[in-house]
Amino acid sequence: MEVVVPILTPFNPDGTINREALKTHATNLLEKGIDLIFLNGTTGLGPALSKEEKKETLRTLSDVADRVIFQVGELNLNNVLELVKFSSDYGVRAIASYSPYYFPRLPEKWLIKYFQTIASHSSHPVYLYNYPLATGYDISAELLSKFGLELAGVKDTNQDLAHSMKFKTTFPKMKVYNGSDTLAFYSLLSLDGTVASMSNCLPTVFVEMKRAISQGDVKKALVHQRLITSIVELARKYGQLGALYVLTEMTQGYSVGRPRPPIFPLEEGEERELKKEVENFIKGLGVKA
Ligand code: FW2
Repeated sequence: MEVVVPILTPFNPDGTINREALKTHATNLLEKGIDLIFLNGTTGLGPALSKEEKKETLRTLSDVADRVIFQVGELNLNNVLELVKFSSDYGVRAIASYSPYYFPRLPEKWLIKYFQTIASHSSHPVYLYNYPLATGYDISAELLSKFGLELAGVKDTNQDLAHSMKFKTTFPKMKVYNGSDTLAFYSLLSLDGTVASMSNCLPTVFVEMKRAISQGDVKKALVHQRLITSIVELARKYGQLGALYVLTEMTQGYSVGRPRPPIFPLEEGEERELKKEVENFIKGLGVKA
């Protein structure tokens, strides 16, 4: 049972990556009990990072590479393979990739070929990052099975838990994580864990939820899940990806820089409003973030 943080990528005002802030944030999350870091994911603005920036994030976290899943997806397979090769110098836990996206009506065969090519070049375990809502393609357990493609793991960002569970029943050895904050409790309970963006700003809540589950205290764990779901709902009103920077700074007490447009930082008034809403909420519950 693992809590995986899809770590946000801190940027400087000039749009470069704030490496120091990334390191500080990663160190704090691991110290608080987060198990693994998913690097260059959606929350990390992976699709908006260049190949060189993806390398830079891994270089920055090289000290904790064994706790890192390195996301390498790009729309140029040569770049992807360069990142796969680059990762072979680091002892990462696994590499991962979302499927090709944007281009409509890609044949299933090509989607599978993309992952086969990655797997044949990687010395590390390869995880699928399946996010149909974002990519337009569902790389389901059925599809992998149809083409006989076995991967070491999957992060399935899906509101349908049964869809994620199907990977486990089809491929019992596969590491299976669901990537929805609102299903984190259920993912910890029934899969190998959760990849949850809110664990950037609520690491202790996630770690406590995991502890409660392992102690069989379902009631307590569900209180944590409800808190997570409520904060997601608040954050979504302001644009979840941008709001997360404000929430993380607020709850963790250090700067995580800012997002990079087109993921815009919150405006001053929005930031004030969000902080007020969340403060009142957390205070009311008396929990540690
Ligand atoms: C990532 C995640 C979490 C997302 C989810 C999408 O890479 O950021 O899939 O927060 O809203 O795994």
